[in-house]
Amino acid sequence: MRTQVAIVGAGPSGLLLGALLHRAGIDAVVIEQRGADYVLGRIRAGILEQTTVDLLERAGVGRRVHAEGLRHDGTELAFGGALHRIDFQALTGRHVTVYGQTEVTRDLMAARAEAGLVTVYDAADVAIADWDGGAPKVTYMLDGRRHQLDCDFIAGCDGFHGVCRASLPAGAITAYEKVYPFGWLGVLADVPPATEELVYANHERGFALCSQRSRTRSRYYIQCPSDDRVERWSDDAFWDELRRRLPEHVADHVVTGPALEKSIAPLRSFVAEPMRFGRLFLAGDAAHIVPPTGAKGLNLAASDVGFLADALGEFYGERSDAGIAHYSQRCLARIWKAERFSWWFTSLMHRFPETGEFGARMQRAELDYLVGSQAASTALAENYVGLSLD
Ligand code: FAS
Ligand code: PHB
Repeated sequence: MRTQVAIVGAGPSGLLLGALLHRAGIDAVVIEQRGADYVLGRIRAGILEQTTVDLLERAGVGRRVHAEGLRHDGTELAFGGALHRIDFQALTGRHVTVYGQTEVTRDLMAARAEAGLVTVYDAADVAIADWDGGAPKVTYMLDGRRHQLDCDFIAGCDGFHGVCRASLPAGAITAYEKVYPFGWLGVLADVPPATEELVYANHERGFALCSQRSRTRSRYYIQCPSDDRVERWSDDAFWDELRRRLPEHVADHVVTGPALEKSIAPLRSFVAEPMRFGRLFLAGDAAHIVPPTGAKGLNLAASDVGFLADALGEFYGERSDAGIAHYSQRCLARIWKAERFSWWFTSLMHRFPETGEFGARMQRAELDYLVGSQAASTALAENYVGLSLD
């Protein structure tokens, strides 16, 4: 089989890239190691920046996010037993959209199937070769036979544990990493959200987040030890701990119910530089990871593949290598700013016992300053709604 662009990974990065390339008349095949149900079953991000919604529109899948996405003009910070609102709309003139990554993936999968585009699921033992030579290729096992996909370019959209970055020779990348001493225990439940907008809580027992997927489906998180295990948490234990970490008048509005999904996500900051190697490009979690506090993971993946689609469009449309040559630098300029914001917001909102009482007072002083200063609140707001693509 032959295509112009071989995309490894059918998560949001791979599927959005495939949709953008299709709209530009560029042929691409997506190769995914798992089944479609597995990809849809992973409960992850929930907040879309406007730049991401714009890319979904450009990809031809904007209808449902406009119909079902929830516009949020602000968010609440909870500390000292009270709520403090950060008004995105007043401070920046912009907002975010609450629309789960699962729904983004569902929309992209449906559009791909409707267009009759090739997605190979359950591809085993995927390997990439000759990305820096003249004949890039991806091979994989399917139905007991090895298949080969010849292509012009390979897009490594295969996530943090994927094969593409792992295939690079030693020394090809410079990795920057910080692992946090805690994780997030998340619960998805078909219960109405406790609050209109998201609540990020800094509490002496640990961080908590009240998020949502719709007016009838909520997503909650609590900070937990990095070696914690989900089996140790009954639904009731989760709900009790969540409510302990929220201001009383918020906790009183938490509607509990059976967990549809319960999982622990480790938190890390990670960047691999560069993101282009000859005819191989890394995009999304294959190239970078952020702690989910700033809701940047999915949004960074989207901007990466938007830049890559631009670059490949220039190559095929104008026979220009300029976009390709600039891809890595263009992505990294935005990635590092989002890494900084995600690290800063995580450092501000979580408990770090090792920093002791002084560290806790520094956090409280910064929170008091933040909510009392228009300049500081604007800085948070403009990073949260998403920095420009330039
Ligand atoms: P993904 O990891 O989503 O997709 C990669 C795809 O490649 C997968 O389908 C995988 O099966 C496939 N693949 C891997 N190896 C392969 C191989 N060798 N061959 C073929 N296919 C292969 N972001 C937020 O903004 N908010 C959150 O709350 C949030 N929570 C998260 C929780 C967890 C547990 C994780 C891991 C991430 C979370 N994220 C969150 C970040 C997340 O949303 C990512 O940013 C987003 O999934 C990135 O999408 P992709 O780059 O497509 O990577
Ligand atoms: C989510 O709804 O999954 C979510 C929302 C905001 C975040 C992180 C996760 O900062």
